[in-house]
Amino acid sequence: MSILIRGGTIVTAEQSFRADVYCEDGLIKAVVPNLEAPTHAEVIDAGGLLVMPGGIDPHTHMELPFMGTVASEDFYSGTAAAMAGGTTMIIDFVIPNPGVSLLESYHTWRGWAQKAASDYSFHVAVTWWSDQVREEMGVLTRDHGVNSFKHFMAYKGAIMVDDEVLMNSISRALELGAICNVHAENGEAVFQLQKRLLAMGITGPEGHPLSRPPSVEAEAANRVIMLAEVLGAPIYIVHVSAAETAEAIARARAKGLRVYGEVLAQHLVIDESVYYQKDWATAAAYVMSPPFRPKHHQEALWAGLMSGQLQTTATDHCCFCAPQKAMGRDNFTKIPNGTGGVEDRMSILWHHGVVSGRLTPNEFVRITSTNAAQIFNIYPRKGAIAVGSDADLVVWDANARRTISVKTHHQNVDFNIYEGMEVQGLARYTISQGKLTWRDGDLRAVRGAGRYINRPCFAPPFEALAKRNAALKPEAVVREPAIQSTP
Ligand code: URQ
Ligand code: ZN
Ligand code: ZN
Repeated sequence: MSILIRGGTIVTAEQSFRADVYCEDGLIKAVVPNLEAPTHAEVIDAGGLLVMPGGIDPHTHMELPFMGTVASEDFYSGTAAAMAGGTTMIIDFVIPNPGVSLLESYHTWRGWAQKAASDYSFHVAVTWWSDQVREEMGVLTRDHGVNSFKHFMAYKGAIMVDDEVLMNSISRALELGAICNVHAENGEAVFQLQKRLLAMGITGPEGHPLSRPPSVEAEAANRVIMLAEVLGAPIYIVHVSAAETAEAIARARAKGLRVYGEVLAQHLVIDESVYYQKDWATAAAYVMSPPFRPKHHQEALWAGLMSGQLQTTATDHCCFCAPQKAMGRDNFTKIPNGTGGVEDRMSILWHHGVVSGRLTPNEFVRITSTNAAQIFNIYPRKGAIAVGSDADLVVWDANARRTISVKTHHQNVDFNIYEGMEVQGLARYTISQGKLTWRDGDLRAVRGAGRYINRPCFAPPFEALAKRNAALKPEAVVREPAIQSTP
């Protein structure tokens, strides 16, 4: 199977230039102008179009069991919808219940993901701590291509972890050469505010943002940045939604700390007014954490992306249909948290980022693909247009317009958070592993064609660090007997 993409303008994170791209056996074989097409090659006319690395969404939750139900989007429909929007790889999450083996959970999620239509990988969540967890983190990095471990500082009574677990896990990840990512909200504060709001008779979706104000996120972000700092470890904060959090990350980075921030496309363009709509089901459809914020936070997030203080964009694609959301009809804390968007991220960012003048096309590639590939150590296999890279590409029509709607989207959910939004910029063709999976509205995703992508650790395990951490145990310190002063 070979494809020649002819006549396009290549746009990478670094530069834009005219060249043709020849792909064969799933890899990019040539990137030069005026290539002759081998007889057997399928030719795509990219004249007037942009050729970019396929999008990488580093934060999705396909078919996640959560809050008493299971997300409606599965690994096949979710990766197919992603490719319809120009995203060719997702990094999803293995989320063991507390007390459950990380390794067993990893194999369970691997089974679910067999149906994926595009390439995928997994962050593994640490939701409890024991010698077994410590040991299994090592097995996952050594034998299963995991180089990132997730932590939820929210969701008390479910998957929330305390500072002790955070420090043990961040320290262990550092020994292994892995990175930790964190859902930063103070889960105790959320829990207490939820109780107070319910006691006041506030049971509707408007209670959700009231129970999770920006300071609840910013406190947790500052705390986990401090924990990582004292351990000398990098940290990646997912779904940064508030100005205060973006400022905390910028402050940390300015003092040389290796802190990364991720922004969800929806937090850039949707604000908290969605929770105050009259129709309960519509308001409930927007219940996700962290919640949508007052509008001024959006400019702070855009500033973070434009300045490079925030590095990646994602969707946290975690879909629940109306009957599932209705589980919280009388109590907003029971509304399954999550929204979709994996199909629309690239168009949202092109329209509101590039067309608006905030981002250059190269910066668009950086925040939708290349940065995620580099942070999670799969560059230049992914996130690049270079000979030898995987042939994951999107041929982008920068001028075409479409109106986003549940009536036309490919996501398996009965609501679209961007309903009715008109956007400029869309995927004309998507190529995954060198195969055409999206052709001008014709979705050709193949169930099970996706591959699990191993992500090597960033450095050899820091044995010395492991020894030092072991030495931090009090019983390991042997002191000379105090010198007895002569009577
Ligand atoms: O918190 C997350 O990232 C998962 C559980 C999806 N739900 C959400 O509201 N963000
Ligand atoms: Zn989260
Ligand atoms: Zn998430």
